[in-house]
Amino acid sequence: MKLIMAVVQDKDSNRLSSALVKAGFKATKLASTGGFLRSGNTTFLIGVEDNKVDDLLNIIKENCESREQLVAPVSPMGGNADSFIPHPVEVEVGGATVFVLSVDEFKRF
Ligand code: 2BA
Repeated sequence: MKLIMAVVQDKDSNRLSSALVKAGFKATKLASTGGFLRSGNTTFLIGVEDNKVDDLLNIIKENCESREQLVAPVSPMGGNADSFIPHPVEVEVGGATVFVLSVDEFKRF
């Protein structure tokens, strides 16, 4: 058995949830925050038999879109805080960041 952890954008999370339920996968959704953008995203925990991993990864791939996002950090132009100006930078946020972990044991009580 594997545990799939998938970090996806909030915009895709409802669509992905529906697709998972429709395909018979059981999942838990956690509200999470990206360390870089510090904006909300959604982390799915999905326990799955080894022979279903590829099907699951395809569903994640089909339902999560990669998007450009503008980040507006401030950059120093001089020596003090008054001279900081906004300098927006575009980053591509992936459709999904997926970790596949081996599960030693799975129990339901
Ligand atoms: P964030 O950390 O908010 O990152 C959003 C996007 O910003 C990233 O998209 C990447 O394009 C860019 N980015 C992240 N760190 C950067 C840095 N140090 N310098 C420049 N650009 C940077 P993704 O790579 O598609 O990641 C989307 C979200 O997936 C991340 O949101 C984070 O929540 C999660 N994630 C990505 N890689 C991870 C990892 N190795 N471990 C845990 N979570 C991860």
